[in-house]
Amino acid sequence: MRVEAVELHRVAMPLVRPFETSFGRQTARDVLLVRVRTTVGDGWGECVAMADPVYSSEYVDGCEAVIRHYLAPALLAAGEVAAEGIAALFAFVVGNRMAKAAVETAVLDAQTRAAGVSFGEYFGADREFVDCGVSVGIAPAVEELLAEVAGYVDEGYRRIKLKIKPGWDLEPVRAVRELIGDTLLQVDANTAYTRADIEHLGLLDEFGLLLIEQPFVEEDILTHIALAEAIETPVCLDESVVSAELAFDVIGRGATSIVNIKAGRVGGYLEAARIHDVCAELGVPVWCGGMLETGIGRAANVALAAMENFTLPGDTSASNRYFAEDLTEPFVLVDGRLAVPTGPGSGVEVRADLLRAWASRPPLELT
Ligand code: SMG
Ligand code: MG
Repeated sequence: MRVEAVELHRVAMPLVRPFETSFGRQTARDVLLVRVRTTVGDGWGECVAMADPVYSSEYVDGCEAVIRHYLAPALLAAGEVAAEGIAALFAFVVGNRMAKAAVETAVLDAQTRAAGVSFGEYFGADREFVDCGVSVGIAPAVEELLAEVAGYVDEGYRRIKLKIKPGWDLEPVRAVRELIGDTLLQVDANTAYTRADIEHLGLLDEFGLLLIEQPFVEEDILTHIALAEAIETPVCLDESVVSAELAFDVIGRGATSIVNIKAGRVGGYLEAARIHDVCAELGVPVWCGGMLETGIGRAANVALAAMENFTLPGDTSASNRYFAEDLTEPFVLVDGRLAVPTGPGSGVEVRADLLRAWASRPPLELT
């Protein structure tokens, strides 16, 4: 197929409740969507970058600029393309994985829609449903945290993840553990700790956590190794793992024994599937992370999470965890699980009415 046009849409979506992590508080999503118009039909991809460069160096305006000035021109000039060739086509741009992922996903969506193949089938995933967890932000007080967690447990979520930071760790984790009994529980620090905190983080061992996610800065692999050696709780890397090569490296060095896979962070779903395969080969379980995706990105995440080695519940929560109304048909939690879309491509349809109503600026068309 050939790509004839690339459309960049920007949509503002308020969150149903603020989401606070160790690096900040978010009340809305500034969503960048990529639509490719090709000779075989259209495809959509969602860019997971945040409005500011606080989770990683990428951010929405930057991604838009990279797509506009580098990726889209390369795609439009490439002639015949296929999703499997996009990473090589974009290799001349260093990093910028979230921008690349959004475009590659749009191409993959167009390609698989035309072929009548669902993302799940394309990934070789045969689960019909995926187990879901929910990521719970830092709350103003433990009491409020407990109320929020209790609500999610009532809704049926199979695993709770608490965001932690220095000063918000042992006390909330203890209280939530008491509240939820033996429901699966894990924590995510988003790089908020340092080597001096190793002993303190060891105090989390008594709570029987599934894992501790990314306690230290992404480049600091040695400190993650030191922590993994010092505590019982498994260490899981998120931000650090940006490619299958990196996954192979950090697993081999003992820095991580479980991996969070986010397609946006690693440059796309094809690389995400490669990381899945590397981890499976090494006997390391994986789970699907989330970046507060709309139904567009969520559909692809759920299909990815249906692959065999995604053995832990992901941050693949229902649409209503973040949005009162989704940009696609909503993902609804049933018995703690989401159904993997079965239609061609991502299997969901973008609601043109909402896209127009929520647009923060007119779409940009590149040809
Ligand atoms: O999609 O439910 C989701 C978000 C899950 O906690 C989540 N993501 O580090 O894993 C992570 C964070 C990154 C985004 S925080 C604004
Ligand atoms: Mg994380």
